[in-house]
Amino acid sequence: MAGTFGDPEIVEIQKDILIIGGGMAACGTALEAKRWASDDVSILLVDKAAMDRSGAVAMGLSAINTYLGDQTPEDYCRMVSADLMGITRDDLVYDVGRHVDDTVHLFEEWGLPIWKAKGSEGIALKDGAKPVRSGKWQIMINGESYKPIVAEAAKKALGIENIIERCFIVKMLLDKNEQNRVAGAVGFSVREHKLYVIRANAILLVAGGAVNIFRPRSLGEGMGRTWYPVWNAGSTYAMAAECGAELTMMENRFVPARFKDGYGPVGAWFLLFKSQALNGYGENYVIKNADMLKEFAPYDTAAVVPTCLRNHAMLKEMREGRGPIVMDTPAAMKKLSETMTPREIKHLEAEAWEDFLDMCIGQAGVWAGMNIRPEESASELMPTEPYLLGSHSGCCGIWVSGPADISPPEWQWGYNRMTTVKGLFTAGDGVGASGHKFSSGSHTEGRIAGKAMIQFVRDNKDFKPAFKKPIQEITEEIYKPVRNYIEYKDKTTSEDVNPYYISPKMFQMRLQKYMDEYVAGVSTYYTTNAKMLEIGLKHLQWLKEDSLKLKAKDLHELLRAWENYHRLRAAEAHLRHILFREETRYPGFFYRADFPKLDEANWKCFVNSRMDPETGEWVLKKVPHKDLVEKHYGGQKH
Ligand code: SFD
Ligand code: AMP
Repeated sequence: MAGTFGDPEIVEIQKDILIIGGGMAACGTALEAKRWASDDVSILLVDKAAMDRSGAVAMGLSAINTYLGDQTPEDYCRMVSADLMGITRDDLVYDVGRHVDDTVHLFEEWGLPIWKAKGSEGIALKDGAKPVRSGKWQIMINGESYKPIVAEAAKKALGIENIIERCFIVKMLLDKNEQNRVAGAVGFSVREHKLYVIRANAILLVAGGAVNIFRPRSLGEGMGRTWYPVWNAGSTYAMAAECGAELTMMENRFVPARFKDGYGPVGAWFLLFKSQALNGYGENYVIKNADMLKEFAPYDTAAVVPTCLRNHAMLKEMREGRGPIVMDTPAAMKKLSETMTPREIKHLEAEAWEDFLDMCIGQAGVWAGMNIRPEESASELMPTEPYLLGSHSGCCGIWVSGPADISPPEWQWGYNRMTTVKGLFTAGDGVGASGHKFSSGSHTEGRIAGKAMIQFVRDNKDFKPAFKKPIQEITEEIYKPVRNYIEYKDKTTSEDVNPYYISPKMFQMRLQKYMDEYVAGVSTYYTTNAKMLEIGLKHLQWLKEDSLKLKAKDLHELLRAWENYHRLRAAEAHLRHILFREETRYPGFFYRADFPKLDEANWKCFVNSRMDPETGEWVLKKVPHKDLVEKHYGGQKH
């Protein structure tokens, strides 16, 4: 293979707007930017995969988790804040809340089947139909084709000639003449032997969250199975950090409770089927441990127990030997069936399967393979390995400028969803301190960013992007793993073991082991302390040195090499933030054993960080938090 690898063809492109990613947020941006642009604005979208099935919605979904309906954006701010233990940006959350229903109406118009309540059949949501609500915020869909439907609209808006699929972006490039100004990005095709150098006036970085930075629970033949998508490799956080963008709340993570081994989501079971999760002795552990949760929750009377605290109660049972944790699907189905006809019961059973067939086929496979009928046998639940994300029940990400009409001055510096690097925008998993956007909110936020980007390029139309380094140097950096392989491949008799290089797979295993053991992974029941984190940091720094020795024997390995480099950088940000925040803000997601309590007096604040792109030095700081929407929990104001 190496002999044919040689030098890549270098393709230089210049556009007004570059969209990196082809997921929910990117599709929203493509659509909205084209609505505000005329032919004078050129837009290019690059996705490492194929848009029809790329990103978190690749397999489809069975619910849209953010649809406000009769509720207000203020209510939405309260829910998001309570679930994320009080530290979120109301301006950003409100902005998504006030626009998200319009996005869902578009999805329906494009052909996404949305379940309707009795009496609303055949009526569109935008014309007042009532959806079937699984929960207060969630609505049910037949979502197997969710992503192709959303991608089709984006492709139609942009034009297929303005999209490059299977192009992995490796890094942002800063401008030579203007400080702290993005000027372009560089990446490579994972199918053709081409390297893309793209100059742009404004860039949207929406490459999803970070998966597989921790040792996963899946092993051997199950390896690669995770809940969030394996192809979200931390690119958003890594590339933003490396060009000097300020990050926020990178200490936050999401550890979802999932159906064991298949990683099937639990939302529909809890909310639609009204199922209970029990410990091995049949006890509802959230009710049983309610007193313990109060200790951690200033919001102990919030309408719903925050996600991390539900985990906290579950982990207590597991640690103390009262497992396995199970989802009592038979009891739930029996209860629902009591008032049903046999035909309706069959339909209910079909829905139970469809929940997974629409969204997480692997879980349906586990059921089939283990002779599980949900109406007959309960299924085990498990807290998974940690994920970094900003759109689901987590809130790590990039610090962005908020909407001009509602953000206080310190949260607003020009264009909506622009990062602290001029010209660099983000949305979806990229935006920090505003979780619970989910698929619909991410698309909405992409639309918000798209509109702002058009304004930005119009206001900056004289900008001439110029790179600091010559293109040859930039491309050599990206091809380093290939050069390593070609130079050293004959120094070993076993391709994966070589004193001169490290394979991406081994590199990933090392990263995952360090993160698992020192940074509160599953093997320590998500527990760490400053001493362990400091050892972890040392290992990550050595691993960063070793990243220069990564090898790639083909394009596929080159992709893996850079994905794992991105994972490393995202992991480092996570570690540094956990080390900085000296409290346990998210019990159930992770524990600082040396600071085991929630500390409202000292830590009810954002933690922001910035890596200097020239020196690589990190600076972390506290940033004051404020509520823009009054928070009432059980009559108390916070
Ligand atoms: O059941 C590069 N999500 C759910 N949302 C809902 O509304 N309802 C649900 O039911 C949800 N559930 C759920 C969800 C996700 C998953 C995986 C499962 C179940 C199993 C969450 C949403 O899907 C999520 O919030 C959004 O998709 C986030 O949108 P965005 O745009 O921030 O990320 P993306 O869609 O993953 O897209 C990322 C894109 O970037 C590309 N990419 N391209 C170029 N260069 C690089 N270096 C790149 N790195 C990545 C990707 O290919 C992709 O196109 S449930 O659990 O609650
Ligand atoms: P999940 O399937 O866990 O990703 O959750 C899907 C949606 O349901 C999200 O909006 C969650 O916040 C919500 N959810 C999941 N479990 C519960 C629960 N036990 N109580 C309330 N809301 C939940």
